[in-house]
Amino acid sequence: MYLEFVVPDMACSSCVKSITRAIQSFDGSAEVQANTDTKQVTVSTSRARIEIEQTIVAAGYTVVTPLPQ
Ligand SMILES: [Cu+2]
Repeated sequence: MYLEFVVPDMACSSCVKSITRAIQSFDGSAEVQANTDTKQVTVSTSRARIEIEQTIVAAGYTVVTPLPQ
């Protein structure tokens, strides 16, 4: 399943690396796509949304729930 997160304080490619590494150390099969312009992080994972969100927060970032499209 694909999960979408908005991470407003993800500013540069080093933030992307930190977030990607944190998620992949939690779920080794996760695929992470992140865009520092839109602040969107898309995660392909079988884990629960709250677990991925907590992983991003534990890495030191803020997660905002995206508005329904
Ligand atoms: Cu950064």
